[in-house]
Amino acid sequence: MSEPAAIFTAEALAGGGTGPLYLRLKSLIRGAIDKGALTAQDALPSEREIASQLDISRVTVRKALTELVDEGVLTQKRGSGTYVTGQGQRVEQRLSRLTSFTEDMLARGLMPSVKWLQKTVASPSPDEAMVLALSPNERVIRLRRLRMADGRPMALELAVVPARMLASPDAVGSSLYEALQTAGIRPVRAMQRLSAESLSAEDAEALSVPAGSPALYIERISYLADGRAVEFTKSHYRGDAYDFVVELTTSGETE
Ligand code: 16G
Repeated sequence: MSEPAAIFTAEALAGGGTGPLYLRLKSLIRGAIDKGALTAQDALPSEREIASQLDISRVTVRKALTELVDEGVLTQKRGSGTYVTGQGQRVEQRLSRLTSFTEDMLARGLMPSVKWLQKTVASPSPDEAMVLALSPNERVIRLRRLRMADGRPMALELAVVPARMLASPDAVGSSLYEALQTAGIRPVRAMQRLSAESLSAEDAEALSVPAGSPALYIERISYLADGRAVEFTKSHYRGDAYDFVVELTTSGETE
């Protein structure tokens, strides 16, 4: 590793293009990690040092670091600074962050991809109608996908969204949350239930594991700020590929 402080130069920041400063700083840090100039567990200089070296405000530095922490690229340890997150073979998802599969994978330097299995408008099942609080005769958009990271199957996912919330199923490209964000209805809160399951022969085959292999079955119901449910998603994550991590604090708050 090179000295982390040497990475934060005005020239390097200028190389990040012409966009907002905090985005340029984010790409500078990501670039340093991609090139191996910063590796797992490396400590970053303090917010104040980065700001003074780059001659930018601490607010800008904080915004860039906070977003990278949210994306899982950096980890902040209270009182001791900011570190590059360690990368293991297994993908970790912080349960306290409402992130999308696409964001989770990109944050870990993995390339997300998707194989569409279903993308339709349909009548809801009774439990979908109840969870999404649909009026009688309301329709849903049903999105069933095999989700991959660097070409490796990770999860089978069925996301159900009230049809009135998106112009059409085709509004969803590779990321549902991006489509919801574009429509101004990205969820801000979610309830998630996890349980262990064995994969059916069909699901196991799609995920390239033997029938009966363990999976994490996850249901997520996501809500808008006004309390409306926007998504009811059922996912089967490969048990050997994914870890869900929860931070516990004595105060009862997750950060
Ligand atoms: C995650 C969510 C899922 C959400 C999806 C959006 C879990 C267990 N589930 O897979 O509820 O619909 O991300 O991802 O984390 P996207 O924006 O990449 O389509």
